[in-house]
Amino acid sequence: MDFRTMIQSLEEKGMIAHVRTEVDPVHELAGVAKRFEGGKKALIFDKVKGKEFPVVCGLWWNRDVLGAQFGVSGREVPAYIGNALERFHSAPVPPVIVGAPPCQEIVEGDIDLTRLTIPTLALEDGGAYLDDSVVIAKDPDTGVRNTSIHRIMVTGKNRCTMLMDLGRHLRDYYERAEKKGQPLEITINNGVPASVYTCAITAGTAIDEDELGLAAALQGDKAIALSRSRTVGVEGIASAEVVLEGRILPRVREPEGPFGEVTGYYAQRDDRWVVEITAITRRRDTMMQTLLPGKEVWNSIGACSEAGLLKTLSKQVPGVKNVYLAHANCGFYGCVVQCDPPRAGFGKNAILAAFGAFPPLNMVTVVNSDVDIFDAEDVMRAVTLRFDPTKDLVVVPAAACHELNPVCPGGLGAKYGFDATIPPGEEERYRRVAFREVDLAKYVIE
Ligand SMILES: Cc1cc2nc3c(=O)[nH]c(=O)nc-3n(C[C@H](O)[C@H](O)[C@H](O)COP(=O)(O)O)c2cc1C
Ligand SMILES: [Mn+2]
Repeated sequence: MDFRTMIQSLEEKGMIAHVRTEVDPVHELAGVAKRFEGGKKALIFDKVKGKEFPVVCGLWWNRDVLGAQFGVSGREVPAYIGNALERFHSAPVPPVIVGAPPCQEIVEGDIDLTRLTIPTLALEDGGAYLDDSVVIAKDPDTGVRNTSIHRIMVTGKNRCTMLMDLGRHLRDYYERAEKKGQPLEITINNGVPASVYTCAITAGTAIDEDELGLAAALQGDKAIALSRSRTVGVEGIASAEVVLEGRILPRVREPEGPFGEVTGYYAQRDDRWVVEITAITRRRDTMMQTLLPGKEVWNSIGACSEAGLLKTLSKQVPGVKNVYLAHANCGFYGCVVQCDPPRAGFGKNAILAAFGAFPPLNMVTVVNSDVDIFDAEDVMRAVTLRFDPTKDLVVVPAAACHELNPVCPGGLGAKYGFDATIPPGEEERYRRVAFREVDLAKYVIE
């Protein structure tokens, strides 16, 4: 299902609200969006001052809205993605290149990024950001395609700066191209099917795998249609609302940032990689997509990684029931594991296994199955009442973590776990207080 058909189906389910009043793309749009963050409706900004196209925000900030994009409930999303990942690994369906792609209905004569509906979000952001567009590139040695998402700041009519974290496949491609003195060609795809967005961020795909095969699995094993580009040798998503063609320049760095990040803090301005845009193509009646860093990213990382994490933990540790990459921990940096350890010590094993399975984690909390892992208050209460730091704490100093977490400068930080499970044999002390179930319909209460 292409982006606009998916938006249409969300409209029919009552999961879209239209902001009819004109908003300024600088700060005002995000200010309005922030007030709706996490709710059961995504927003379409119909009129954006000085811009031609509407823009959608909030497609990922609520797991039920997210699930609806795949026809499942919010709680079913991780398993849905996990199943697709398995099919992708056993029988991948590669993408196909099609003629007359919708994303090239209009080829802009004048390359001017400032005409596109790209908002400036947080008050101290360094500029307008594309923060949820899917970047496609090809391995300079093997030609294997990669898809990933990167924050991209507009710095001129045909120029941007972007961030490529350590370890990203795109950065590996780029560094090999740069060594040869060559640019790395890319397409930047905005307004793509949920399957393509998801394949770009799902952990657990190797550098020699074309993630677009995962997108096919996510849309019922139907091949993703690609467009041949006009100015670069790498394809775009044929149904995308907008495709920017461009190249990441070798040996050039220019300032990028600050950017109000997923942590709720600003990433600092620094010299980073530069993209020169060589073509802008789009569909007729374009509708762009933007994202508010926060819940949308916590759900992106969470929903796309929980299934894999649960699978690994279940194989390695007995008693594991479920995992949640909690919003309270920004999705990446902490997870709650639900586990009823059959013997003393397995709570700690669950902590160690989680660190191995998902490298950005700083913090793991393990609780029994009577705790609601999606409720931060219930989890914190279990830590308060069941966790003794003199024996239930695991700390690994100075391990490799995620650079964006401000407590891990240079990507180096502590990993620590709270084993808040009830020691086997001590259940009686932790029996939950219960009250009689009553039928409120039988009572007059005014
Ligand atoms: C909304 C969003 C924004 C992201 N921004 C960046 C970014 O600016 N830089 C980066 O390196 N990774 C960013 N990521 C993470 C990567 O896209 C993600 O880890 C991806 O799986 C990497 O692909 P790879 O495995 O092919 O390297 C972002 C993810 C999301 C969901
Ligand atoms: Mn990859």
